[in-house]
Amino acid sequence: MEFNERTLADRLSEKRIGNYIQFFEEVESTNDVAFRLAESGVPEGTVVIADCQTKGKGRLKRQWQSPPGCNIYTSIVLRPAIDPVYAPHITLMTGVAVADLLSGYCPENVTLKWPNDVHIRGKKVCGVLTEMSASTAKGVDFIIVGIGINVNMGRVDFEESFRDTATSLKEEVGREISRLDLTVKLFDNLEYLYTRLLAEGFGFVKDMWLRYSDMVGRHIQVVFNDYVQAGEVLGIDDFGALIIADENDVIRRVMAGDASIVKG
Ligand code: BT5
Repeated sequence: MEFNERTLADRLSEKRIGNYIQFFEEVESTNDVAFRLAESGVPEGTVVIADCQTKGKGRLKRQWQSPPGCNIYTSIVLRPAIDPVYAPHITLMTGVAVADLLSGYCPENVTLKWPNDVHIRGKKVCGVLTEMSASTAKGVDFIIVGIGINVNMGRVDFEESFRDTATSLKEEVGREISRLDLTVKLFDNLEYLYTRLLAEGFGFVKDMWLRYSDMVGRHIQVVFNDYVQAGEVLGIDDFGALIIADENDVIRRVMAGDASIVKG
């Protein structure tokens, strides 16, 4: 089945997420397109999907490799009535939605790495980039949830610098996976978790996130710019921050950075 605006629209009508789709063969970054659409007032649940990105973005101005014909690159406009300090809930919820999705194909082998990576057998298969527009007066105006999933990309096609640390669903499952089916299921999962998050609060997302994460009890290092924090992971708090105990048993909250497991 082809992967285009028509085939997607056929499967996504009457959904809260995916009710309005903009599909592009090629775009610089789906997050940038979604951000502009959100500024122009499009409703919550609007999604931007592209077959290929020429300037796919990671965090901290890093690049997301986004070749055509194989992967999912999508950005969703959400307008939750939440205080901006709770925006990390949306990032963690998205990780859970993707982990649940990929577990359907690779049971027992999917893990979450704080804050935004989904791994299969220890290799990165998905990254999440959330961007927000908010003000102290009005709170959150919108959050753009950008998701990149390596679906049918071949191992040799990854850039050399991360070829050994990245993977695709096809590499792990051993067969091609329909991007159309996967995208529809992704939006279903997101819609379910988002609706529950707004109704019930963060507790169940936190529990699910911790079940998928292999970080609790491990010694990690988190690097943000040139600042390094290290310690044993105790969990995440109600704001979505990572809680670590350093070597002197001082408890610290980590709000941002790149985490890696150093031992244990
Ligand atoms: C992320 O950043 O993991 C967030 C990636 C979000 C991408 C989506 S695609 C749709 C939407 N539109 C956008 O423009 N972005 C979002 P970060 O944690 O900073 O990881 C980036 C790092 O992962 C890079 O520096 C590489 O080392 C590695 N990397 C780049 N492309 C990759 C890929 N396709 N698969 C696995 N790893 C990759």
